[in-house]
Formats: sequence, C-alpha cells, structure tokens
Amino acid sequence: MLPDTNAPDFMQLAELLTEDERQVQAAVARFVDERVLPIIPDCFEHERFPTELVPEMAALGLFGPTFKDYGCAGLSNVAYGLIMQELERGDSGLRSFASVQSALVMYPIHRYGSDEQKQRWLPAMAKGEAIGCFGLTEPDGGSDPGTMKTHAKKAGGDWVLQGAKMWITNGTVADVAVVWAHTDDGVRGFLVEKGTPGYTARDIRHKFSLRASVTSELSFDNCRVPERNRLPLADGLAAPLSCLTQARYGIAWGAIGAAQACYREALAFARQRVLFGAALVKKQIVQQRLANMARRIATAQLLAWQLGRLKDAEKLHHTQVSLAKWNNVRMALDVARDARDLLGAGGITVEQCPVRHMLNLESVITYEGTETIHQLIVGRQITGEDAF
Ligand code: TGC
Ligand code: FAD
Repeated sequence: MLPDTNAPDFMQLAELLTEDERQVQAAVARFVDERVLPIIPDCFEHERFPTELVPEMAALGLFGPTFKDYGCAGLSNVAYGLIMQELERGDSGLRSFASVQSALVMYPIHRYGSDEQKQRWLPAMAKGEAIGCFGLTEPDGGSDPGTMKTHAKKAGGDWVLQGAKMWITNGTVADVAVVWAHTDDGVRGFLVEKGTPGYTARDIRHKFSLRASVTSELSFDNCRVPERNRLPLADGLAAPLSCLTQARYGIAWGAIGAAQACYREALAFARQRVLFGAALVKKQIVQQRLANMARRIATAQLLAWQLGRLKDAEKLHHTQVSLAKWNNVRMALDVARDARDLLGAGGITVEQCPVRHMLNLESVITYEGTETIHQLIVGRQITGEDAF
C-alpha cells in the first residue's frame, strides 16, 4: 500500500490501529470537519470558546473516554490520543478544553477522590453537564509548583483556602475547580465549587494565542471548603504531577493534529500556486520543505503510538511523556511556522489555519511544562543530576 501523503500518514500508522481505534478517529474527524472547522476561525478572531459544541463532544464520548465506569466509554489510550489529535487538528483550544476536563479534572477525581466525589462529578462531567478546571500555576511562576503560595488551613471540619491561581483553562466556565494548596501536611487537592464564598474567577483577555479557549485567574480569599471536598487520596506534589502526565500524553498526540492541518494547507497551496512559470510543488526547495514536514510528523506519530501502547500496558514512565511532549510540540510549532511562510502574505490571515495553529502552539509549548522544563526532566533522567 502506498503511504497516505495527504493526511499525512506516511508510515501507515492506520495499519497499527485496532478497528475500534479507527472508528473513534473517523467519528471525531467527521465532527471536526463538519462542526469545528466552519466556525473556528471566527471563534479565534472574536476570542470565543464554542460552548455550543460541548454537548456534541459529550455525546461522542470525548470526556474521560478511557475510564470504564461512571458512564465513560472505556477506550484504549491510543484511541484517546487519536481523539486529542483530531480535536487539535481543529484547534488547540478545543483540545485544551477536552484535556482539562478528562486528564486534569476527571482523572484526579477518579484516582484520588472519595466515592461520593466520584458519584457527584464523574457522570455529570462525562455528559458535559459539569465542567472542570485545574488550578496549579500561580502568578509568581508555574514551572516550580512545589513553591506554590496558596495554602489551606484546617478550621474545625472545614479548610480555609487563601491564595491565587493564574492562567487557568476553563476557569470562569468551570462548575468545579481542582485546586492544589500547601497544608501543614504537604500539598493537598481540593474541589472548590463555583459560587463558594471567597472564590472568584476572572478571564484573562487580550491573548494572541488560544483565543478560542477560556483562560482565567482564580482567587481564594478566606474561601471555606468542607473536608468532604478534599481529595482524600492525594498526598503530596506527586498527585498534581501525576495529572500533568495524563495531560502531557494527550498533548503529545494533539500537536500532531495541528501539524497535519498546517501541512495539508501548505501542500494544497503549493500545488496551485504558480510562480516563475511552474507550480511551487515543482521547486526542489518546496519539495524539501514538504518532505521535512512529512518526516517530522511521521516520527511524532510513531512516538505517540508507542507512548500509547506503553500506557495501555501500564509501563509508561513520566519522563517518556516529557520527551514526547517536547518533541511533538516543537515539531508542530516548526511545521506551523514553515507552513505559514509557504503561504506567503495570505498566510497571515485567519482564513488560513497555519498562523492560528502557530499562535496556539506558542501556548502549548509553554503550558504543561515549558520546553526547557521537559529538557531538564529528560536530562535529569539521563544523568541523575537535578539541574532545575
Ligand atoms: P520531583 O521531586 O521531581 O517530584 C516530586 C514527586 O512527584 C513525582 N513526579 C511525577 N509523578 C507523575 N508524573 C510526573 N510527571 C511526575 N513528576 C514528578 C516524583 O517521582 C516525586 O515522587 P515522590 O513519590 O518521590 O515524592 O519534584 P520537583 O519539585 O523537583 O519538580 C519537578 C518538575 C520541575 C519536573 C515539576 O515541578 C514540573 O513538572 N514542573 C512543570 C509544571 C507544569 O507542567 N505545570 C503545568 C500546569 S497545568 C497546565 O499547564 C494545564 S494546560 C491545560 C490545557 O489547556 O491543555
Ligand atoms: P515560569 O515558570 O515563570 O518560566 C519562565 C521561563 O523560565 C520559561 O521560559 C521557563 O522555561 C524558564 N525556566 C523555568 N525554570 C527554569 C530553569 N530551571 N532553568 C532555565 N529556565 C527555566 N496552569 C494550570 O495550572 N492550569 C491550567 O489550566 C493552565 N492553563 C494554561 C493555559 C494557557 C493558555 C497558558 C499559556 C498557560 C496555562 N497554564 C495552566 C500555566 C502553565 O502551566 C504555565 O504557564 C507554565 O507551567 C510555565 O509557568 P510560567 O508561565 O509561570 O513561567
């Protein structure tokens, strides 16, 4: 079989997938083509998250899809990755929404929550009837969350939270925030519900990146939450860091979708643009650039696929996820920038997707651990030396 150079799937990854995984990917791809792509340039331009798509995403089973209970679909981790890839082919903002809901809110409730917390939130979140956000980063710096200033003090049967969280995806639209805070016993996680006195969320505007995604700051001013809202099994910084591993895994796949969208648009343009008497695709340098994009996308796909198989086999180490997040987001950002350039002046408008993806990827390379942080994580794994 000849490799598919349009999507592209140069190394025939599709052949490595199960029938279920292929079907999931096809269903999400259809949703993105029919429902997302027609509206997303306008959402990006007008700084609007398309809330109207949330029930459709829920109906497709895109929230918490790897869980086998609480109304979730019980899909493989590769299927989950393909969902992230297709969503991000639409826009990183849409993938961010789904990442936060599944990996950063449903995951900690599922892994660290009480039965009561699981019953209360997981079925509603799977149906998209409740939305969550994850508050770890603070205004004074996100790379070193161990130094967070937000703290929670025990007061009778309650906890009193004081502090602030910054750059929080879905903050103002969330019904529940998973908030990480220092206590006298170390870092703990709390479920803070919308409307709790002392808890406020405010949107961060004027972003040039992830404009179709809600980003907020949260503040906690003597915010009292009951003991039953503490995640009982979350003990120490490893708990929030374990959530990051889930989200970074999804990003490693998602970035491929953004790169594929940019590549496709650049290829289509190069086929029809005639300059110096010939279509751009006939120029050696243009072929080299397209080949380079296909090469980088193909290696990222195989990396993501192997990550998925390791995760399904419960053999995945978080440093492997760091290497893949670093590689695949860097790959996507480079492909997006090159595709933007190939499109010439037309490439700077929202009509063409590369500039939107390129700007979005500037956030994606920063959040969930900056590129430098992932390089240092891999460096520490190799050398045994902590160079943070
Ligand atoms: P360190 O000593 O390395 O680790 C403390 C404990 O945690 C364990 N651990 C992990 N476990 C699971 N997954 C991971 N990724 C883990 N990383 C570390 C570790 O084994 C240890 O366990 P134990 O049992 O020995 O205590 O901690 P450190 O303070 O030295 O920090 C290390 C560092 C720098 C890697 C970490 O702080 C880090 O990852 N910093 C980056 C922060 C970050 O990525 N923030 C993301 C915020 S959320 C977000 O951006 C959402 S974007 C959402 C969207 O819209 O998609
Ligand atoms: P800093 O940590 O201040 O880093 C500044 C610079 O210093 C970076 O270039 C970094 O690489 C570099 N640096 C850091 N440490 C070292 C070192 N040891 N050596 C050399 N260089 C170093 N956070 C959440 O908790 N929840 C969310 O939902 C969320 N959503 C986000 C959405 C968006 C759109 C964005 C942009 C961010 C989001 N974040 C979220 C925050 C994100 O995780 C942080 O931005 C990220 O972890 C980096 O933190 P910082 O921005 O404070 O940068």
